[in-house]
Amino acid sequence: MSQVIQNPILPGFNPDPSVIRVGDDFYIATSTFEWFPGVRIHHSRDLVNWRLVGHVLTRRDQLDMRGFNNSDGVYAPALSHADGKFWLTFSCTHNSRGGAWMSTPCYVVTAESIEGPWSDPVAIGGGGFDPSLFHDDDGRKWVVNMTWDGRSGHDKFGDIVVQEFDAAEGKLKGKRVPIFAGTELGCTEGPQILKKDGYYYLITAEGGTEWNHAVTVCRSTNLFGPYEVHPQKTILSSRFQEENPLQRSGHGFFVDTPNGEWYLTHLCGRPVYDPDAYAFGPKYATGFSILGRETAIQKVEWRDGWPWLACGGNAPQMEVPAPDLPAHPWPTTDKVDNFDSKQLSSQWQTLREPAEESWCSLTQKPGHLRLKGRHYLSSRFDQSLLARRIEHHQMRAETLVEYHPESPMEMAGLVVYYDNGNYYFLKITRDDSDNKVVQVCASIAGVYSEPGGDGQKGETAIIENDDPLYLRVTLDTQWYQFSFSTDGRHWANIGPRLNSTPLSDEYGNLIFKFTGSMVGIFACDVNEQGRHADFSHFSYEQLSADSKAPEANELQVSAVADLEAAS
Ligand code: 6LW
Repeated sequence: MSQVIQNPILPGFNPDPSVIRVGDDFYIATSTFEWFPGVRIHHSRDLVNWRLVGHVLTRRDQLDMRGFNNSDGVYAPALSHADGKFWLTFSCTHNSRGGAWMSTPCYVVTAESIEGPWSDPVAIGGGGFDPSLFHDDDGRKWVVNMTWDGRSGHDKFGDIVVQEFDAAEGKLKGKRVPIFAGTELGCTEGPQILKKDGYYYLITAEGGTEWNHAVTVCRSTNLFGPYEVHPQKTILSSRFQEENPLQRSGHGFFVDTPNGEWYLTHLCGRPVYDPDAYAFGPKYATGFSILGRETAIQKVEWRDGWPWLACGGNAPQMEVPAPDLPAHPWPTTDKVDNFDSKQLSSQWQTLREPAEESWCSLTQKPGHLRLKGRHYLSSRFDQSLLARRIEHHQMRAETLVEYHPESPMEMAGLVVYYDNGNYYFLKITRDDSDNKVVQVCASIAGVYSEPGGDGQKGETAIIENDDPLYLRVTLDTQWYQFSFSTDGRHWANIGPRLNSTPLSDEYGNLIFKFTGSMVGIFACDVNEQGRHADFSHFSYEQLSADSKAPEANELQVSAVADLEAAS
């Protein structure tokens, strides 16, 4: 029975997909911005089932993002395979905000195997944040990139350009040649070239990475053009399709299967709608991508030398016929991470720098992950925060933590995090009466608050003993709810339910919001004394609609005493 592909194939924050096939193996690279390690790689053998194989930029000497702003860092990567090895190009965007010009140094790294080790980066110029590498069949290689032009009176998104890359020398050579100015949709970016049947097909993302996003295809028999635009202009977009569950579709590339079928991967968003948000402006009517931009795939067929969606039109589909390939499911990943292995699971990411023994240890207390308390959650430097993607609109994450704070300046616990201005966390700390307490705190658009309680101080719950404590957060589409337990069986909600939509790409007035909501664990010691917290496990599971979390505050804090007594 032929399989069906369920979109998105890579749920959660997995944008700017770049897809290739090597033999029977398909690989997708996605961007990671300020999160470390840089560039995720997913693998499939049937385009239906995908597994995370790891990351490309895993060393500080490949990528140092300390101090980088939110959504700066690694923009759209492009994966290719030639001369028996894998090539990956990426930009490391330093300052996307406020300035006329961005500083976007671009690099190429290579590896014999997709699992690496990947080489040290070789510089391939800048001036644009979406470099790709085209390996022409005459052996010459070309860096293809968009350009960002900061001059007044100029459209920020300039031409698509190509420049020859001498791989042996590791140097660019010759002039940078503009080949395509884009269509009237504008914001022309994410260029990649596919050579097929004597044509150079230039695939670009247009319309900007919000609701007008689209995939544009043009072709030429000469690498330098002139390029003729596809008769349908955009072969994929969700524009003007408010009902389509897959929104913001764009930034795509093609891949064929061993038996000659063709597919198009692309990014998309599945917004959450907040009925009250419209009051804050029509901008919010289109909803909030709390999971960020995800990766989807569509079936394609070629007619008259052009690619078309096999389903006709340009609307992305949630369900897509799978290729005629043997099914290749992967073992399911464990819901629970018991931190009992020598290496961190590749699901985990850290902010701006690699997880290092000095602050993130799996050995100092075997069977635990020890996080040394460092900077507070809004810092762009030394954050002791480990997080994974939220991949479902209904999920539950839990952890068990042993933590012995001695002051209100020490805190550790569970966090849902979008960026250093937008997060909710449940912390264990001390109050001014030296009680050990748990409390929910929030930062929205950089503004700190303590939800619940009497409006002066947030709601807290006193923890009588010093035993490890269970912390939990559930997400039911628009609402997060934190809870805690002393025995892992009896749970008490703490704090009010919290709106998930401020932790999204759309919330606030910033356009450069490219990541997605993550859930994880953290330890902060504002006194810089390095108080550590020991986490013995972390679990993440998708919740189906009927097993959603109990309504907010059903089990009030006052029940805690009974629980304490019962344990
Ligand atoms: C990326 C560009 C894009 O560099 O968004 O949607 C930018 N397309 O190609 C950031 O992800």
